[in-house]
Amino acid sequence: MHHNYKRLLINSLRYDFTGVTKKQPMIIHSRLSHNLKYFKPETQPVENQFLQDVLAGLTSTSKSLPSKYFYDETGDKLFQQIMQCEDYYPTRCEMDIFQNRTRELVGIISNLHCNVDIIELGAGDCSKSIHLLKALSNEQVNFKYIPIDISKNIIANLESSLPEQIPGIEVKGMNGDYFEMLNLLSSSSTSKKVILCLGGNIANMTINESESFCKQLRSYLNPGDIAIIGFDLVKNPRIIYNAYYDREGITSRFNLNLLTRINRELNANFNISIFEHFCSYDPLTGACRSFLVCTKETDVQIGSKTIHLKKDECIWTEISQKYSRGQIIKLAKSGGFKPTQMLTDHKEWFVDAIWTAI
Ligand code: AVJ
Repeated sequence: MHHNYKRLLINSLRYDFTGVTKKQPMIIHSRLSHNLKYFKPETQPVENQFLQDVLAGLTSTSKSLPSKYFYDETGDKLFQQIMQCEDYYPTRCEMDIFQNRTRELVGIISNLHCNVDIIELGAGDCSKSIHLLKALSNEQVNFKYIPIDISKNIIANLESSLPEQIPGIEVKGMNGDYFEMLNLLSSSSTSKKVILCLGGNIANMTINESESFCKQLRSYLNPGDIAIIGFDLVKNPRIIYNAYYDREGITSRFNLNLLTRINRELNANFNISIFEHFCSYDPLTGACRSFLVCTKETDVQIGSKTIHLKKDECIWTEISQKYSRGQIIKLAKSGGFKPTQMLTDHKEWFVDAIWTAI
């Protein structure tokens, strides 16, 4: 089986994936999904895509930059620090769910009474899902763990470290875009699927984008397959606001680092010191947005282009969408899922929603 995956991956690298298997075209400014750069070695160089996205964002009437570009080496480190800081709660909440509601999760999966592929989209270090994997293994559920990530490194690490921590576990990592990999899987595996789409995945999508994401996800599943999706819930607006305006100023550095990255990688000359981190949370829509505020009128060179910024002009850099339970149910239904269950942490700040494909 392992060889099969490898071969499929190698074959897939020969294609230019633009529009090949996409069942619905979509744009997601999200960290881990929709990142096709690894599939286009022979088309545009990566810098080019970055440059195009940056220029497109900064030349439109209201300026914006895609949040997926936060995560260079420094950005990764800053995000690690954000996850550890007092004010940023989502990571701890979801960890609470995976540590303390493991029995319910195992129950749902073992009720499928069948071989299962546990497919994790954007697995990272799988520090949350490992609790589930350990429990499944203890309960002797027949499963294979298939982490999908755009980082080759992450996949290689999981494949070597997981069997040491969970003896006997079958791990088949896949390196690439979520939907390309799900497409490969739907033609190569007959097991029931359990999709894990935790934490950050849906967070950086607008409601519309998450709606098409869920529909597209559903198109790779069969009735009875399960999706477990993490959502940050609406709550006291002050708590949400503070999570993106932390007292240690880490989120501010994280946001500003985007300009540092543009300076370095795109030969630009943003004067970082005249920009400020700003964020807003709208309790009416659940949208938490980050911006970079330009405090002085300025011209910025980006390669051969010049961008003019007025004093107090704002560049929108990120959306972190918060959901009500009602919105989550609506999203499930519009995607072709039955919302089966919602597992929350002790504070009821975060939900892992269990959906069954219908
Ligand atoms: C990785 C998308 C889940 O939106 O909460 C944290 C990124 N941005 N602080 C989020 C982030 C600012 C994070 N996600």
